[in-house]
Amino acid sequence: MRLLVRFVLPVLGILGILVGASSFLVSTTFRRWTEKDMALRAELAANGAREGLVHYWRDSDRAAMERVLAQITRDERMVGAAACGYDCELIAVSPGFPPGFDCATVGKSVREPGDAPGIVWKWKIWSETIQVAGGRFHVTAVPIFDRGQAFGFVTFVQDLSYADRRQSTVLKYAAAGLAFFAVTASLLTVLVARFSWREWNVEMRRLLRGGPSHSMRPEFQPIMRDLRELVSQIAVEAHTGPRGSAWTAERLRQTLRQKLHGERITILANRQPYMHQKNPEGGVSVLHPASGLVTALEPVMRACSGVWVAHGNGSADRDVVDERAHVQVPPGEESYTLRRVWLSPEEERGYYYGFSNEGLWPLCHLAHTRPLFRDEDWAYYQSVNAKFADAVRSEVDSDDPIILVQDYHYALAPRMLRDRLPRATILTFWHIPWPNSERFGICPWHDEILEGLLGSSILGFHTQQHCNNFLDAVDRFLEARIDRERHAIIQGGRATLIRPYPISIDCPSRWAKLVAPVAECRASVFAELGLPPDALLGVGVDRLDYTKGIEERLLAVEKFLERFPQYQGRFTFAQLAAPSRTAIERYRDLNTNVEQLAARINGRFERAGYHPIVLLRRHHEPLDVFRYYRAADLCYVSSLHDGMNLVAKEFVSARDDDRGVLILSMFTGAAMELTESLVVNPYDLRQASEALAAALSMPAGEQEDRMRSMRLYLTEFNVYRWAGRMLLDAARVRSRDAMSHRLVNHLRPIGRM
Ligand code: ADQ
Repeated sequence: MRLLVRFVLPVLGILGILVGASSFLVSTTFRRWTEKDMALRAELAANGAREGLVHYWRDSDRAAMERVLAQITRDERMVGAAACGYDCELIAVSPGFPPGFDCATVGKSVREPGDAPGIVWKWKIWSETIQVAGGRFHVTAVPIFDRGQAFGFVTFVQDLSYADRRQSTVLKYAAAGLAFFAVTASLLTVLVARFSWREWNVEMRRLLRGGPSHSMRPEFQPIMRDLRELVSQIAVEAHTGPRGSAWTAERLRQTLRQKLHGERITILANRQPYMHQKNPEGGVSVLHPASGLVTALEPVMRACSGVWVAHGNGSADRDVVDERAHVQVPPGEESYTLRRVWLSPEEERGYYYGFSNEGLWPLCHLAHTRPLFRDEDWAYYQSVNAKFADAVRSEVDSDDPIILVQDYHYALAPRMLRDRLPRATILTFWHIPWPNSERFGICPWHDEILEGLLGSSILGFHTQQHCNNFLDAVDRFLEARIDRERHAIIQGGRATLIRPYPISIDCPSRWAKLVAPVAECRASVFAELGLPPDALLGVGVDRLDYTKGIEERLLAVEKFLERFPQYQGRFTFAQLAAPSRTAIERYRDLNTNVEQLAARINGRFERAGYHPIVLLRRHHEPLDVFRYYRAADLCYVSSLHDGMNLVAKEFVSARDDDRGVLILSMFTGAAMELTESLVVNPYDLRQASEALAAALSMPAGEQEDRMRSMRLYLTEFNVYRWAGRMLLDAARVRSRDAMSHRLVNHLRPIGRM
């Protein structure tokens, strides 16, 4: 640690000064270059079009001149161009050129009275950067001559905001690069100082090969400890620093207030956060549906308030709403409105079970279930999307609301909402993977789905890979311009930003705070399952879905008991499985398969009072799920393909005792973040069984190290950060739109002078 302080801090200090100085230099040089570059681009554009312009100018063909101007301003950064005549009269303008502009003001700068006989005007190229509230624009006027005769001039307006963005990206990368260089250089120095080069080399190779870190050589452990300490220090500083970087519900509320002027948020999601069910004995109970989407979005909605529009599918849902189908939730807190939309059984079958869950769900997951696409399901999918878009339209309270569209049930809704509310800021989040374009092409309505989603202002996925797949699909199937630099798709003059936003949970979770202490949870779960105190417990928590790899998980347990017989009679695996989409045959088959598999494995290993697999096939309320997380020695998430997987994150957030081991499928989005879990290929039963053995024999110290570092990560990268980042991007989109309006208003008075 002393070495770290001696080396790292001085290097960071010097780098801080370097970064400051180079930022200043980079900014001024970059600005000069950009302005020069813009003037040059305008001049080149004018020269390139000169011949055509002069030809039409002579013929007074205004329409043809406008076509030429439209052609040379096709570049997205070019706001527009106007041709002004010899006497500063406006002759032609391109589409998009700020209305209300006349040429007189600019004319004063482009020409001045001649100072020689026979020369009436002296012409010159003129350019200037103008600052309008919230943005910068570059105006250039280029005189047009032909064979010595002056015709007038062309004025170009270019958007400088891209240059500002590029400049801040360059600065960010330069700073990050220098900082990275400093940290890496310091750590390398520390390592070299501590070990001989040869020893270090051998140890690093072993670790890179993925050798189990509990067998790490003792002399290497201080380095790892230092590294962890450094990470935790940085995180603590971020929490307690003057500006504080931790995202909390409060900070999210503040962001909404400051950056989005306290706008209400409207969420469109198929699943509702609270479901009212009739009890068999009379009365109504409130359920929290088992859904990753609800787990993530509910805390966001509590923080922001607004309206959640969803399908009302509970047996008592209609009994508790008012005449507008509204009910205030959460029960007892009433901080936001739930608007229920009613569907007929046919609509539900076609839109939800049919197109969404027999078509799009298997299409997007690589889990070997064939997607089914039926015309009648597609017809319902379209009409139900329109029905929900109308419901959202009736809930918003301005003509530029912020709408969060959720998931694959509503691929068409963003476009429908754009038609109904052209100025809305529409953030769409796709919670499941996006397949590669060959696979996506299987869907007979691929163009319509893409067009629908491109109604969004921002379209989010969990990972960069899913974003890339989406961009490839647009490239392959649509006529649209892809701006790979900005990660945007431009269609009909409108941009949709494509961004990765890895979703998370509220960490520390409110359920983890409400549930009993670990020892109590363990005692109650063990009593419930009839386990002796020295038993070892593994847990799996899922909706009963074929993408979750539940069969592979049970087979891994079988292989483990086979290969490590010392655990027979001692290790029990409890699978909490919420029945899901049972109207679909594939899900009913899965239910039967899992039941038969568990029975076969139990038959093979059971002995007096011992069943290695306990199948709990019912919905569990969140507190119950957290009780199991806290009682277990390990949690195994074995998804065959999963956008993110929040069970993995919940398990980590539940373990405030820093114990327990997470085994995580490499095919989940979460595996890219929770790197201190034991990452496995769920199809490789041998590897998975070894991970089970490694988890159960992992020393307490190593469990603590891994768990602490994952918990730290989740506290930083929680669901408030996920929502906050999206809303900050939305704020930028809104201010850019507002800026265009202001620019128009700024240029109009100039035109009247
Ligand atoms: P899901 O496929 O629903 O989410 P996941 O992210 O694992 O999957 O979340 C499941 C949620 O349901 C968790 O909150 C869990 O506690 C709860 N749950 C599971 N089994 C339960 C049971 N038996 N009883 C009660 N509750 C149970 C989709 C995508 C994911 C993505 C999320 C969020 O498929 O990849 O992580 O959306 O974007």
